[in-house]
Amino acid sequence: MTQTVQAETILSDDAQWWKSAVVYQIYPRSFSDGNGDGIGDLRGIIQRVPHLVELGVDVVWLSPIYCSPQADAGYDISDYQGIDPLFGDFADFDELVSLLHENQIKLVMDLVVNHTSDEHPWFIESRSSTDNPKRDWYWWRDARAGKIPGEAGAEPTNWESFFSGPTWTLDEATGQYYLHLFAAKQPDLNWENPELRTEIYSMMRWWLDRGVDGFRMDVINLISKDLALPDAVPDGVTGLGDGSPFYMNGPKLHDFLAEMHREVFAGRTGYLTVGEMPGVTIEEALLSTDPARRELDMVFQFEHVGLDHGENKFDIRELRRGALAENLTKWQDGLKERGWNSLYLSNHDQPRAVSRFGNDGQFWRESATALATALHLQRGTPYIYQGEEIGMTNGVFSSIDAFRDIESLNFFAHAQEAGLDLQRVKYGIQRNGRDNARTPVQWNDEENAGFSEAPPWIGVNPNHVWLNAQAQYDDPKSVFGHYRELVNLRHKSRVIAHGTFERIEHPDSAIFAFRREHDGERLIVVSNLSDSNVDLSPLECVLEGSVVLSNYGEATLDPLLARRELRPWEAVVLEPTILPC
Ligand code: TEU
Ligand code: CA
Repeated sequence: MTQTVQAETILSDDAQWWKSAVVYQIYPRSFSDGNGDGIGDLRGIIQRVPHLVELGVDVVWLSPIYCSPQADAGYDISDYQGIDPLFGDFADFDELVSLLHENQIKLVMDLVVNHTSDEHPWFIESRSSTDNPKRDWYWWRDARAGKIPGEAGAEPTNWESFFSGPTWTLDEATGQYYLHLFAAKQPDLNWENPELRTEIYSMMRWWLDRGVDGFRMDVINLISKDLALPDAVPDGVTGLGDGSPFYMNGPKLHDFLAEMHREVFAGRTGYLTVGEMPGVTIEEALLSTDPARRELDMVFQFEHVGLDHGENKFDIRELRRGALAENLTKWQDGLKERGWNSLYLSNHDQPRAVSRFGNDGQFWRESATALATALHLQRGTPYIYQGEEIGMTNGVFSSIDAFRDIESLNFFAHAQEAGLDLQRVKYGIQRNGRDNARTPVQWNDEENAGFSEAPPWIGVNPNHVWLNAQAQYDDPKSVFGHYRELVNLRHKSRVIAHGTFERIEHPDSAIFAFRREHDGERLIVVSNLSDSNVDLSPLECVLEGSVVLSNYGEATLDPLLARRELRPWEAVVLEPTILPC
Protein backbone atom coordinates (compact mmCIF):
# COMPACT_ATOMS: atom_id res chain seq x y z
CA MET A 1 0.00 0.00 0.00
CA THR A 2 2.66 2.49 1.10
CA GLN A 3 4.79 1.42 -1.84
CA THR A 4 2.08 2.13 -4.37
CA VAL A 5 1.55 5.62 -2.98
CA GLN A 6 5.26 6.33 -3.13
CA ALA A 7 5.59 5.16 -6.70
CA GLU A 8 2.69 7.36 -7.69
CA THR A 9 4.12 10.48 -6.06
CA ILE A 10 6.85 10.67 -8.66
CA LEU A 11 4.89 12.56 -11.25
CA SER A 12 6.55 13.61 -14.43
CA ASP A 13 6.65 17.26 -15.50
CA ASP A 14 4.15 16.24 -18.09
CA ALA A 15 1.49 15.26 -15.57
CA GLN A 16 2.01 18.68 -14.03
CA TRP A 17 1.83 20.56 -17.32
CA TRP A 18 -0.11 23.31 -15.55
CA LYS A 19 3.05 24.47 -13.78
CA SER A 20 4.07 26.33 -16.91
CA ALA A 21 0.52 27.29 -17.89
CA VAL A 22 -1.48 30.49 -17.51
CA VAL A 23 -5.25 30.32 -17.06
CA TYR A 24 -7.69 32.93 -18.33
CA GLN A 25 -11.12 33.22 -16.71
CA ILE A 26 -14.14 34.09 -18.82
CA TYR A 27 -17.29 35.28 -17.08
CA PRO A 28 -19.57 34.76 -20.08
CA ARG A 29 -22.32 37.30 -19.46
CA SER A 30 -19.77 40.12 -19.38
CA PHE A 31 -17.23 38.99 -21.96
CA SER A 32 -18.67 39.48 -25.43
CA ASP A 33 -22.19 39.48 -26.84
CA GLY A 34 -22.59 37.62 -30.12
CA ASN A 35 -26.33 38.01 -30.76
CA GLY A 36 -26.96 41.61 -29.75
CA ASP A 37 -29.22 41.10 -26.72
CA GLY A 38 -26.87 42.87 -24.32
CA ILE A 39 -25.70 39.70 -22.58
CA GLY A 40 -22.42 37.96 -23.35
CA ASP A 41 -22.62 34.46 -24.85
CA LEU A 42 -20.76 31.58 -26.49
CA ARG A 43 -20.79 33.13 -29.99
CA GLY A 44 -19.28 36.23 -28.48
CA ILE A 45 -16.48 34.14 -26.98
CA ILE A 46 -15.88 32.41 -30.32
CA GLN A 47 -15.40 35.83 -31.95
CA ARG A 48 -12.82 36.79 -29.35
CA VAL A 49 -10.64 33.69 -29.43
CA PRO A 50 -7.97 35.67 -31.35
CA HIS A 51 -7.63 37.87 -28.26
CA LEU A 52 -6.81 34.81 -26.16
CA VAL A 53 -4.36 33.55 -28.75
CA GLU A 54 -2.65 36.95 -28.87
CA LEU A 55 -2.33 36.96 -25.09
CA GLY A 56 -0.91 33.45 -25.24
CA VAL A 57 -2.90 31.79 -22.47
CA ASP A 58 -3.05 28.00 -22.18
CA VAL A 59 -6.35 27.38 -20.47
CA VAL A 60 -9.75 29.04 -20.35
CA TRP A 61 -11.82 28.63 -17.21
CA LEU A 62 -15.39 29.31 -18.24
CA SER A 63 -17.80 30.46 -15.52
CA PRO A 64 -21.20 28.66 -15.65
CA ILE A 65 -23.11 28.49 -18.93
CA TYR A 66 -25.47 25.73 -17.77
CA CYS A 67 -29.26 26.07 -17.63
CA SER A 68 -30.04 28.38 -14.78
CA PRO A 69 -32.71 30.78 -13.54
CA GLN A 70 -29.75 33.16 -13.06
CA ALA A 71 -30.55 34.03 -9.45
CA ASP A 72 -26.80 34.09 -8.83
CA ALA A 73 -25.71 34.70 -12.42
CA GLY A 74 -25.48 31.03 -13.32
CA TYR A 75 -24.08 29.69 -10.03
CA ASP A 76 -27.58 28.32 -9.48
CA ILE A 77 -27.80 25.43 -11.93
CA SER A 78 -31.03 23.72 -12.97
CA ASP A 79 -29.46 21.32 -15.50
CA TYR A 80 -25.81 20.28 -15.29
CA GLN A 81 -25.93 18.78 -18.76
CA GLY A 82 -27.69 21.57 -20.58
CA ILE A 83 -26.59 24.96 -21.88
CA ASP A 84 -28.72 27.96 -21.05
CA PRO A 85 -30.26 29.46 -24.21
CA LEU A 86 -29.05 32.81 -22.90
CA PHE A 87 -25.54 31.67 -23.78
CA GLY A 88 -26.20 29.50 -26.86
CA ASP A 89 -26.47 25.77 -27.51
CA PHE A 90 -24.33 22.67 -27.88
CA ALA A 91 -23.45 23.51 -31.47
CA ASP A 92 -21.88 26.76 -30.24
CA PHE A 93 -20.24 24.96 -27.37
CA ASP A 94 -18.67 22.25 -29.51
CA GLU A 95 -17.46 24.87 -31.96
CA LEU A 96 -15.82 26.79 -29.13
CA VAL A 97 -14.11 23.68 -27.76
CA SER A 98 -12.73 22.77 -31.20
CA LEU A 99 -11.56 26.30 -31.86
CA LEU A 100 -9.79 26.52 -28.52
CA HIS A 101 -8.20 23.11 -28.99
CA GLU A 102 -7.01 24.02 -32.49
CA ASN A 103 -5.23 26.89 -30.81
CA GLN A 104 -3.75 24.68 -28.07
CA ILE A 105 -6.01 26.21 -25.44
CA LYS A 106 -7.68 23.91 -22.97
CA LEU A 107 -11.15 24.45 -21.55
CA VAL A 108 -11.93 24.09 -17.86
CA MET A 109 -15.58 24.20 -16.82
CA ASP A 110 -17.03 25.60 -13.63
CA LEU A 111 -18.40 22.83 -11.45
CA VAL A 112 -21.02 24.03 -8.96
CA VAL A 113 -21.92 20.99 -6.91
CA ASN A 114 -22.19 22.29 -3.36
CA HIS A 115 -25.69 23.38 -4.32
CA THR A 116 -28.12 23.39 -7.24
CA SER A 117 -30.88 25.77 -8.22
CA ASP A 118 -34.21 25.23 -6.46
CA GLU A 119 -35.50 24.71 -10.01
CA HIS A 120 -33.26 21.68 -10.58
CA PRO A 121 -35.45 18.54 -11.07
CA TRP A 122 -33.59 16.91 -8.15
CA PHE A 123 -34.77 19.61 -5.77
CA ILE A 124 -38.27 19.70 -7.22
CA GLU A 125 -38.52 15.99 -6.46
CA SER A 126 -36.79 16.31 -3.13
CA ARG A 127 -39.19 18.94 -1.85
CA SER A 128 -42.29 17.07 -3.05
CA SER A 129 -42.62 14.83 0.02
CA THR A 130 -40.65 13.68 3.06
CA ASP A 131 -40.42 10.15 1.68
CA ASN A 132 -39.36 11.02 -1.85
CA PRO A 133 -36.25 8.99 -2.82
CA LYS A 134 -34.40 12.28 -3.44
CA ARG A 135 -35.40 13.80 -0.09
CA ASP A 136 -31.99 12.90 1.30
CA TRP A 137 -30.13 14.58 -1.61
CA TYR A 138 -30.58 17.92 0.19
CA TRP A 139 -30.54 19.05 3.82
CA TRP A 140 -34.04 18.94 5.27
CA ARG A 141 -34.65 19.57 8.97
CA ASP A 142 -37.57 20.27 11.30
CA ALA A 143 -37.99 23.65 12.95
CA ARG A 144 -36.01 24.19 16.14
CA ALA A 145 -37.56 22.30 19.07
CA GLY A 146 -40.24 24.34 20.79
CA LYS A 147 -40.64 26.78 17.89
CA ILE A 148 -43.44 27.03 15.36
CA PRO A 149 -42.22 26.62 11.77
CA GLY A 150 -41.98 30.03 10.16
CA GLU A 151 -41.62 32.09 13.33
CA ALA A 152 -38.46 34.11 13.89
CA GLY A 153 -35.65 31.97 15.26
CA ALA A 154 -37.31 28.68 14.30
CA GLU A 155 -34.55 27.85 11.80
CA PRO A 156 -32.72 24.59 12.62
CA THR A 157 -29.46 26.55 13.12
CA ASN A 158 -28.72 30.25 13.48
CA TRP A 159 -26.16 30.36 10.65
CA GLU A 160 -26.04 33.47 8.50
CA SER A 161 -26.02 32.95 4.74
CA PHE A 162 -23.24 34.34 2.50
CA PHE A 163 -25.97 36.41 0.88
CA SER A 164 -27.50 37.77 4.16
CA GLY A 165 -30.34 36.35 6.26
CA PRO A 166 -30.64 32.79 7.59
CA THR A 167 -29.24 29.75 5.75
CA TRP A 168 -32.58 27.94 6.13
CA THR A 169 -35.87 28.49 4.32
CA LEU A 170 -39.15 26.91 5.31
CA ASP A 171 -40.87 24.89 2.61
CA GLU A 172 -44.62 24.99 3.22
CA ALA A 173 -45.24 21.75 1.29
CA THR A 174 -43.76 19.56 4.04
CA GLY A 175 -43.29 22.04 6.87
CA GLN A 176 -39.53 21.42 6.97
CA TYR A 177 -36.61 23.76 6.35
CA TYR A 178 -33.89 23.27 3.72
CA LEU A 179 -30.32 24.47 3.99
CA HIS A 180 -28.80 27.03 1.63
CA LEU A 181 -25.43 28.54 2.48
CA PHE A 182 -26.00 31.03 -0.37
CA ALA A 183 -29.34 32.31 -1.73
CA ALA A 184 -32.68 30.65 -0.95
CA LYS A 185 -32.70 29.64 -4.62
CA GLN A 186 -29.45 27.67 -4.08
CA PRO A 187 -30.27 24.64 -1.86
CA ASP A 188 -27.20 22.75 -0.60
CA LEU A 189 -26.71 19.21 -1.85
CA ASN A 190 -26.21 16.48 0.73
CA TRP A 191 -22.87 14.87 -0.13
CA GLU A 192 -23.42 12.24 2.57
CA ASN A 193 -25.76 10.53 0.12
CA PRO A 194 -23.80 8.03 -2.04
CA GLU A 195 -26.33 8.01 -4.90
CA LEU A 196 -25.97 11.75 -5.27
CA ARG A 197 -22.20 11.49 -5.40
CA THR A 198 -22.39 8.75 -8.03
CA GLU A 199 -24.64 10.97 -10.13
CA ILE A 200 -22.25 13.93 -9.87
CA TYR A 201 -19.21 11.86 -10.83
CA SER A 202 -20.98 10.48 -13.86
CA MET A 203 -21.97 14.01 -14.92
CA MET A 204 -18.32 15.07 -14.60
CA ARG A 205 -17.12 12.13 -16.71
CA TRP A 206 -19.73 13.05 -19.31
CA TRP A 207 -18.18 16.52 -19.71
CA LEU A 208 -14.64 15.16 -19.83
CA ASP A 209 -15.70 12.64 -22.48
CA ARG A 210 -17.19 15.54 -24.45
CA GLY A 211 -13.76 17.12 -24.61
CA VAL A 212 -13.45 19.50 -21.68
CA ASP A 213 -10.13 19.55 -19.84
CA GLY A 214 -11.04 19.82 -16.20
CA PHE A 215 -12.98 21.72 -13.60
CA ARG A 216 -12.83 24.76 -11.37
CA MET A 217 -14.83 23.56 -8.39
CA ASP A 218 -17.05 26.13 -6.78
CA VAL A 219 -16.85 26.30 -2.95
CA ILE A 220 -15.72 22.70 -2.95
CA ASN A 221 -14.53 22.87 0.67
CA LEU A 222 -18.12 23.43 1.82
CA ILE A 223 -19.44 20.03 0.72
CA SER A 224 -18.84 18.23 4.02
CA LYS A 225 -20.90 19.54 6.93
CA ASP A 226 -20.79 18.73 10.63
CA LEU A 227 -23.76 16.37 10.91
CA ALA A 228 -24.64 17.69 14.37
CA LEU A 229 -25.37 21.09 12.76
CA PRO A 230 -24.36 23.08 15.86
CA ASP A 231 -25.38 26.70 16.36
CA ALA A 232 -22.91 29.51 15.70
CA VAL A 233 -22.01 32.21 18.19
CA PRO A 234 -24.68 34.88 17.50
CA ASP A 235 -23.39 38.26 16.35
CA GLY A 236 -25.61 40.20 18.77
CA VAL A 237 -27.41 42.21 16.09
CA THR A 238 -29.29 39.75 13.90
CA GLY A 239 -29.11 36.75 16.23
CA LEU A 240 -27.43 34.96 13.36
CA GLY A 241 -23.78 33.99 13.38
CA ASP A 242 -20.89 32.57 11.40
CA GLY A 243 -21.56 28.87 10.93
CA SER A 244 -18.44 28.30 8.84
CA PRO A 245 -16.65 26.16 11.47
CA PHE A 246 -19.40 23.61 10.87
CA TYR A 247 -19.30 23.51 7.08
CA MET A 248 -15.88 24.72 5.90
CA ASN A 249 -13.16 22.08 5.45
CA GLY A 250 -15.54 19.60 7.06
CA PRO A 251 -14.76 16.09 8.36
CA LYS A 252 -15.28 14.18 5.09
CA LEU A 253 -13.89 16.78 2.66
CA HIS A 254 -10.75 14.81 1.84
CA ASP A 255 -12.59 11.51 1.55
CA PHE A 256 -14.96 13.09 -0.95
CA LEU A 257 -12.15 14.70 -2.95
CA ALA A 258 -10.16 11.46 -3.07
CA GLU A 259 -13.24 9.52 -4.10
CA MET A 260 -13.97 12.07 -6.83
CA HIS A 261 -10.43 11.71 -8.09
CA ARG A 262 -10.72 7.93 -8.23
CA GLU A 263 -14.14 7.96 -9.85
CA VAL A 264 -13.59 10.76 -12.35
CA PHE A 265 -9.93 11.53 -13.05
CA ALA A 266 -7.93 8.35 -12.45
CA GLY A 267 -6.49 7.08 -15.71
CA ARG A 268 -6.97 10.39 -17.50
CA THR A 269 -4.21 12.88 -18.33
CA GLY A 270 -3.92 16.47 -19.48
CA TYR A 271 -6.68 17.79 -17.24
CA LEU A 272 -6.64 20.47 -14.52
CA THR A 273 -8.56 20.61 -11.26
CA VAL A 274 -8.72 23.66 -9.03
CA GLY A 275 -10.84 23.87 -5.91
CA GLU A 276 -12.28 27.17 -4.80
CA MET A 277 -11.89 27.11 -1.02
CA PRO A 278 -13.00 30.10 1.04
CA GLY A 279 -11.53 29.90 4.54
CA VAL A 280 -8.96 27.28 3.55
CA THR A 281 -5.89 27.12 5.78
CA ILE A 282 -2.38 26.30 4.63
CA GLU A 283 -2.68 22.87 6.27
CA GLU A 284 -5.93 22.11 4.44
CA ALA A 285 -4.54 23.42 1.16
CA LEU A 286 -1.53 21.15 1.55
CA LEU A 287 -3.74 18.15 2.17
CA SER A 288 -5.85 19.01 -0.88
CA THR A 289 -2.97 19.60 -3.31
CA ASP A 290 -0.28 17.14 -2.22
CA PRO A 291 0.14 15.10 -5.44
CA ALA A 292 0.62 11.91 -3.45
CA ARG A 293 -2.89 12.24 -2.02
CA ARG A 294 -4.54 12.52 -5.42
CA GLU A 295 -7.21 15.07 -4.60
CA LEU A 296 -6.80 18.36 -6.52
CA ASP A 297 -4.06 20.02 -8.57
CA MET A 298 -4.44 23.37 -6.83
CA VAL A 299 -6.82 25.49 -4.77
CA PHE A 300 -7.92 29.11 -4.58
CA GLN A 301 -7.24 30.45 -1.11
CA PHE A 302 -8.93 33.62 0.14
CA GLU A 303 -6.69 35.25 2.73
CA HIS A 304 -5.22 37.97 0.53
CA VAL A 305 -8.64 38.98 -0.79
CA GLY A 306 -9.90 39.37 2.78
CA LEU A 307 -7.17 41.72 3.97
CA ASP A 308 -9.36 44.78 3.44
CA HIS A 309 -12.46 43.27 5.06
CA GLY A 310 -13.61 44.53 8.44
CA GLU A 311 -16.71 43.17 10.21
CA ASN A 312 -17.82 41.97 6.78
CA LYS A 313 -16.65 42.38 3.20
CA PHE A 314 -18.47 45.70 2.77
CA ASP A 315 -16.88 47.19 5.88
CA ILE A 316 -13.67 48.41 4.27
CA ARG A 317 -10.33 48.48 6.06
CA GLU A 318 -7.59 50.33 4.25
CA LEU A 319 -4.73 48.00 3.38
CA ARG A 320 -1.61 48.32 5.49
CA ARG A 321 1.55 49.00 3.48
CA GLY A 322 3.12 45.67 2.63
CA ALA A 323 0.14 43.60 3.74
CA LEU A 324 -0.49 41.99 0.36
CA ALA A 325 3.12 40.91 -0.22
CA GLU A 326 3.34 39.58 3.31
CA ASN A 327 0.30 37.39 2.86
CA LEU A 328 1.31 36.10 -0.56
CA THR A 329 4.73 35.23 0.86
CA LYS A 330 3.11 33.29 3.68
CA TRP A 331 1.29 31.13 1.12
CA GLN A 332 4.38 30.70 -1.02
CA ASP A 333 6.30 29.47 2.02
CA GLY A 334 3.38 27.41 3.29
CA LEU A 335 2.81 25.37 0.13
CA LYS A 336 6.40 25.08 -0.96
CA GLU A 337 7.11 21.50 0.06
CA ARG A 338 4.21 19.57 -1.35
CA GLY A 339 1.42 21.86 -2.46
CA TRP A 340 0.79 24.15 -5.40
CA ASN A 341 -0.63 27.68 -5.43
CA SER A 342 -3.17 29.30 -7.72
CA LEU A 343 -1.97 32.85 -8.23
CA TYR A 344 -4.79 35.37 -8.54
CA LEU A 345 -5.71 38.92 -7.63
CA SER A 346 -9.03 39.09 -9.47
CA ASN A 347 -12.02 37.03 -10.44
CA HIS A 348 -15.74 37.56 -10.94
CA ASP A 349 -16.29 37.85 -7.15
CA GLN A 350 -13.61 40.42 -6.37
CA PRO A 351 -13.23 44.13 -7.10
CA ARG A 352 -10.72 44.98 -9.82
CA ALA A 353 -7.14 44.38 -8.67
CA VAL A 354 -5.74 47.65 -10.00
CA SER A 355 -8.42 49.61 -8.10
CA ARG A 356 -8.06 47.57 -4.94
CA PHE A 357 -4.34 46.86 -4.60
CA GLY A 358 -2.92 49.41 -7.04
CA ASN A 359 -3.53 53.03 -7.95
CA ASP A 360 -6.07 53.25 -10.77
CA GLY A 361 -5.54 57.02 -11.14
CA GLN A 362 -2.05 58.49 -11.36
CA PHE A 363 -0.24 55.14 -11.59
CA TRP A 364 -2.84 53.11 -13.43
CA ARG A 365 -0.55 51.49 -16.00
CA GLU A 366 2.40 51.18 -13.64
CA SER A 367 0.44 49.60 -10.82
CA ALA A 368 -1.50 47.21 -13.08
CA THR A 369 1.77 45.93 -14.56
CA ALA A 370 3.69 45.88 -11.25
CA LEU A 371 0.99 43.80 -9.57
CA ALA A 372 0.93 41.44 -12.53
CA THR A 373 4.71 41.02 -12.45
CA ALA A 374 4.81 40.39 -8.71
CA LEU A 375 2.02 37.83 -9.01
CA HIS A 376 2.82 35.91 -12.19
CA LEU A 377 6.44 35.18 -11.36
CA GLN A 378 5.70 33.46 -8.08
CA ARG A 379 5.56 29.70 -7.73
CA GLY A 380 2.10 28.60 -8.78
CA THR A 381 -0.28 28.81 -11.72
CA PRO A 382 -1.36 32.36 -12.59
CA TYR A 383 -4.98 33.22 -13.36
CA ILE A 384 -5.94 36.25 -15.42
CA TYR A 385 -9.51 37.43 -15.02
CA GLN A 386 -11.05 38.91 -18.19
CA GLY A 387 -10.23 42.61 -18.52
CA GLU A 388 -7.38 42.41 -16.03
CA GLU A 389 -4.97 42.05 -18.96
CA ILE A 390 -5.96 45.53 -20.14
CA GLY A 391 -6.03 47.00 -16.62
CA MET A 392 -9.80 47.34 -16.25
CA THR A 393 -10.84 49.30 -13.17
CA ASN A 394 -13.78 49.11 -10.77
CA GLY A 395 -17.18 49.97 -12.25
CA VAL A 396 -18.98 53.25 -11.76
CA PHE A 397 -22.21 52.72 -9.83
CA SER A 398 -23.73 55.96 -8.67
CA SER A 399 -27.02 54.62 -7.32
CA ILE A 400 -28.10 51.33 -5.79
CA ASP A 401 -30.22 50.66 -8.90
CA ALA A 402 -27.03 50.33 -10.91
CA PHE A 403 -26.00 47.15 -9.06
CA ARG A 404 -27.08 43.74 -10.29
CA ASP A 405 -25.46 41.27 -7.89
CA ILE A 406 -27.69 39.38 -5.45
CA GLU A 407 -25.01 39.54 -2.76
CA SER A 408 -24.85 43.35 -2.83
CA LEU A 409 -28.59 43.86 -3.24
CA ASN A 410 -29.47 41.49 -0.40
CA PHE A 411 -26.87 43.09 1.83
CA PHE A 412 -28.26 46.54 1.12
CA ALA A 413 -31.84 45.41 1.79
CA HIS A 414 -30.85 43.85 5.12
CA ALA A 415 -28.86 46.95 6.07
CA GLN A 416 -31.93 49.05 5.33
CA GLU A 417 -34.12 46.85 7.56
CA ALA A 418 -31.52 46.94 10.32
CA GLY A 419 -31.31 50.73 10.10
CA LEU A 420 -27.57 50.80 9.31
CA ASP A 421 -25.78 53.84 7.87
CA LEU A 422 -26.75 53.39 4.22
CA GLN A 423 -24.21 55.82 2.83
CA ARG A 424 -21.49 53.76 4.40
CA VAL A 425 -22.99 50.51 3.17
CA LYS A 426 -23.26 51.92 -0.35
CA TYR A 427 -19.64 53.01 -0.22
CA GLY A 428 -18.65 49.49 0.86
CA ILE A 429 -20.56 47.96 -2.04
CA GLN A 430 -19.02 50.43 -4.47
CA ARG A 431 -15.55 49.48 -3.27
CA ASN A 432 -15.85 45.72 -2.75
CA GLY A 433 -19.02 44.62 -4.55
CA ARG A 434 -18.74 41.85 -7.12
CA ASP A 435 -20.34 43.95 -9.86
CA ASN A 436 -17.02 45.80 -10.13
CA ALA A 437 -15.64 42.78 -11.93
CA ARG A 438 -18.75 42.19 -13.98
CA THR A 439 -18.96 45.30 -16.13
CA PRO A 440 -18.59 44.51 -19.85
CA VAL A 441 -15.11 43.88 -21.18
CA GLN A 442 -13.89 47.00 -22.93
CA TRP A 443 -12.95 46.01 -26.48
CA ASN A 444 -12.89 49.44 -28.10
CA ASP A 445 -13.90 53.09 -27.64
CA GLU A 446 -17.28 52.76 -29.33
CA GLU A 447 -20.70 52.80 -27.74
CA ASN A 448 -21.07 49.83 -25.33
CA ALA A 449 -17.29 49.39 -25.60
CA GLY A 450 -17.65 46.98 -28.52
CA PHE A 451 -19.15 44.46 -26.12
CA SER A 452 -22.62 44.51 -27.63
CA GLU A 453 -24.81 46.34 -30.10
CA ALA A 454 -27.49 46.64 -27.44
CA PRO A 455 -27.32 48.35 -24.06
CA PRO A 456 -25.57 45.80 -21.81
CA TRP A 457 -27.24 44.15 -18.82
CA ILE A 458 -24.93 46.12 -16.53
CA GLY A 459 -23.39 49.55 -17.12
CA VAL A 460 -20.20 49.91 -19.15
CA ASN A 461 -17.39 51.82 -17.48
CA PRO A 462 -17.21 55.28 -19.10
CA ASN A 463 -13.41 55.03 -19.15
CA HIS A 464 -13.69 52.63 -22.10
CA VAL A 465 -13.11 55.65 -24.33
CA TRP A 466 -9.39 55.34 -23.51
CA LEU A 467 -9.13 52.08 -21.59
CA ASN A 468 -9.84 49.36 -24.11
CA ALA A 469 -8.19 46.38 -25.79
CA GLN A 470 -8.01 48.00 -29.23
CA ALA A 471 -5.91 50.87 -27.89
CA GLN A 472 -3.38 48.45 -26.42
CA TYR A 473 -2.83 45.70 -28.98
CA ASP A 474 -0.06 47.43 -30.88
CA ASP A 475 1.62 48.99 -27.89
CA PRO A 476 4.24 46.77 -26.23
CA LYS A 477 4.33 49.12 -23.24
CA SER A 478 0.62 48.73 -22.61
CA VAL A 479 -0.84 46.62 -19.82
CA PHE A 480 -1.80 44.06 -22.45
CA GLY A 481 1.72 44.07 -23.90
CA HIS A 482 3.13 43.47 -20.43
CA TYR A 483 0.79 40.58 -19.69
CA ARG A 484 1.84 38.99 -22.98
CA GLU A 485 5.46 39.22 -21.86
CA LEU A 486 4.64 37.61 -18.53
CA VAL A 487 2.78 34.72 -20.16
CA ASN A 488 5.63 34.26 -22.57
CA LEU A 489 8.21 34.29 -19.77
CA ARG A 490 6.42 31.51 -17.91
CA HIS A 491 6.31 29.40 -21.04
CA LYS A 492 9.98 29.64 -21.79
CA SER A 493 11.51 29.71 -18.32
CA ARG A 494 11.87 26.55 -16.28
CA VAL A 495 12.88 28.58 -13.24
CA ILE A 496 9.51 30.33 -13.26
CA ALA A 497 7.55 27.12 -13.73
CA HIS A 498 9.54 24.91 -11.39
CA GLY A 499 11.80 27.04 -9.21
CA THR A 500 11.77 27.57 -5.48
CA PHE A 501 10.58 30.87 -4.02
CA GLU A 502 12.41 32.90 -1.42
CA ARG A 503 11.48 36.40 -0.37
CA ILE A 504 14.30 38.96 -0.22
CA GLU A 505 13.78 41.28 2.72
CA HIS A 506 13.90 45.05 2.36
CA PRO A 507 13.35 47.48 5.26
CA ASP A 508 10.44 49.05 3.40
CA SER A 509 7.56 46.55 3.30
CA ALA A 510 6.33 48.08 0.04
CA ILE A 511 9.21 46.37 -1.71
CA PHE A 512 8.18 42.89 -2.73
CA ALA A 513 11.36 41.20 -3.90
CA PHE A 514 11.93 37.51 -4.31
CA ARG A 515 14.32 34.99 -5.75
CA ARG A 516 13.37 31.97 -7.85
CA GLU A 517 15.84 29.14 -8.30
CA HIS A 518 15.93 25.91 -10.25
CA ASP A 519 18.85 23.74 -11.30
CA GLY A 520 21.38 26.54 -10.84
CA GLU A 521 19.22 28.99 -12.76
CA ARG A 522 18.08 32.12 -10.91
CA LEU A 523 15.63 34.91 -11.39
CA ILE A 524 15.03 37.92 -9.20
CA VAL A 525 11.84 39.94 -9.12
CA VAL A 526 11.84 43.33 -7.44
CA SER A 527 8.65 45.34 -7.27
CA ASN A 528 7.66 48.53 -5.53
CA LEU A 529 4.01 48.15 -4.56
CA SER A 530 3.53 51.76 -3.50
CA ASP A 531 3.01 55.31 -4.77
CA SER A 532 6.36 56.50 -3.43
CA ASN A 533 9.95 56.21 -4.60
CA VAL A 534 11.87 53.67 -2.54
CA ASP A 535 15.62 53.48 -1.97
CA LEU A 536 17.01 50.27 -3.39
CA SER A 537 20.49 50.35 -1.89
CA PRO A 538 19.60 47.81 0.83
CA LEU A 539 19.27 45.33 -2.04
CA GLU A 540 22.76 46.13 -3.37
CA CYS A 541 23.39 42.61 -4.52
CA VAL A 542 20.38 42.34 -6.83
CA LEU A 543 21.51 45.46 -8.63
CA GLU A 544 24.04 43.42 -10.57
CA GLY A 545 22.48 41.48 -13.36
CA SER A 546 20.71 41.73 -16.64
CA VAL A 547 17.17 42.96 -16.95
CA VAL A 548 14.75 40.41 -18.32
CA LEU A 549 11.64 42.57 -18.04
CA SER A 550 10.77 45.98 -16.68
CA ASN A 551 7.40 47.69 -16.54
CA TYR A 552 8.99 51.12 -16.99
CA GLY A 553 10.36 49.94 -20.29
CA GLU A 554 14.14 50.17 -19.90
CA ALA A 555 16.24 47.60 -21.63
CA THR A 556 19.31 47.79 -19.45
CA LEU A 557 20.04 47.95 -15.78
CA ASP A 558 22.24 51.06 -15.94
CA PRO A 559 19.55 53.65 -15.24
CA LEU A 560 18.32 51.57 -12.31
CA LEU A 561 21.86 51.32 -10.94
CA ALA A 562 22.39 55.02 -11.30
CA ARG A 563 19.14 55.88 -9.54
CA ARG A 564 19.42 53.23 -6.83
CA GLU A 565 15.73 53.56 -6.25
CA LEU A 566 12.53 52.15 -7.58
CA ARG A 567 9.95 54.60 -8.84
CA PRO A 568 6.28 54.23 -7.87
CA TRP A 569 4.99 50.79 -8.89
CA GLU A 570 8.19 49.98 -10.74
CA ALA A 571 8.83 46.27 -11.22
CA VAL A 572 11.98 44.70 -12.59
CA VAL A 573 12.88 41.11 -13.39
CA LEU A 574 16.59 40.31 -13.33
CA GLU A 575 18.95 37.48 -13.99
CA PRO A 576 21.57 37.99 -11.30
CA THR A 577 25.25 37.88 -12.17
CA ILE A 578 26.58 37.94 -8.61
CA LEU A 579 26.18 34.67 -6.76
CA PRO A 580 24.97 34.08 -4.16
CA CYS A 581 22.35 36.72 -4.57
O1 TEU B 1 -18.02 32.01 -4.50
C1 TEU B 1 -17.88 31.66 -3.18
C2 TEU B 1 -17.43 32.66 -2.18
O2 TEU B 1 -17.14 32.27 -1.08
C3 TEU B 1 -17.32 34.10 -2.39
O3 TEU B 1 -16.28 34.47 -3.18
C4 TEU B 1 -18.66 34.67 -2.78
O4 TEU B 1 -18.54 35.26 -4.02
C5 TEU B 1 -19.14 35.71 -1.84
O5 TEU B 1 -18.62 36.92 -2.22
C6 TEU B 1 -18.90 35.50 -0.39
O6 TEU B 1 -19.05 36.72 0.27
C7 TEU B 1 -18.51 31.09 -5.41
C8 TEU B 1 -18.70 31.74 -6.75
O7 TEU B 1 -17.46 32.14 -7.24
C9 TEU B 1 -19.67 32.86 -6.62
O8 TEU B 1 -19.81 33.61 -7.79
C10 TEU B 1 -20.99 32.26 -6.21
O9 TEU B 1 -21.91 33.28 -5.95
C11 TEU B 1 -20.86 31.38 -4.98
O10 TEU B 1 -19.74 30.51 -5.01
C12 TEU B 1 -22.07 30.49 -4.86
O11 TEU B 1 -22.07 29.56 -5.90
CA1 CA C 1 -26.14 37.54 -26.11
